[in-house]
Amino acid sequence: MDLKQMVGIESAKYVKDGMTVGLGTGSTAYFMVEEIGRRIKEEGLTITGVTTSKATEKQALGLGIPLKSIDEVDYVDITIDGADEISNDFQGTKGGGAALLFEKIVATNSKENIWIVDESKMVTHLGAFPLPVEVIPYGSEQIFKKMKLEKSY
Ligand code: A5P
Repeated sequence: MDLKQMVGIESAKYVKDGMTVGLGTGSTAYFMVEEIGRRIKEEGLTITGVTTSKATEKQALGLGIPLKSIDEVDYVDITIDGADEISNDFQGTKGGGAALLFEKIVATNSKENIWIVDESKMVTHLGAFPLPVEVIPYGSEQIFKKMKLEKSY
């Protein structure tokens, strides 16, 4: 079993009956979603999932995980998601898989967030590669102007 699978399965243990669970996106979160699907089928776990991308929504539906949109719940009990880099002092970056906007919305509305990573994500300094920035059309030119000024892309 590889590390992504191990951490995905381990993290699913934090999910308890009756919780509303934010389901992250990416190749690590994939295994956590699979494990929650297994627990629903084999252990009778009852949860409501809130997905952070179309890809995770498709996976969760295929596993029979009941879903709601973030607007249909009061809050999310726990969100489990992958991350791109984690520094020695446990700061991190996310969004490399381009699902950042939904991930941020779900994380912001979660009582608890768990990031699951394997050792390949540990770095001395954050920022090895550019991260996508998701914007809405309205006001986006202002953001691009500021980013050009700051030479941040
Ligand atoms: C998606 O936008 C990202 O935030 C992912 O959660 C992150 O890139 C980690 O993905 P992997 O688990 O595939 O490395």
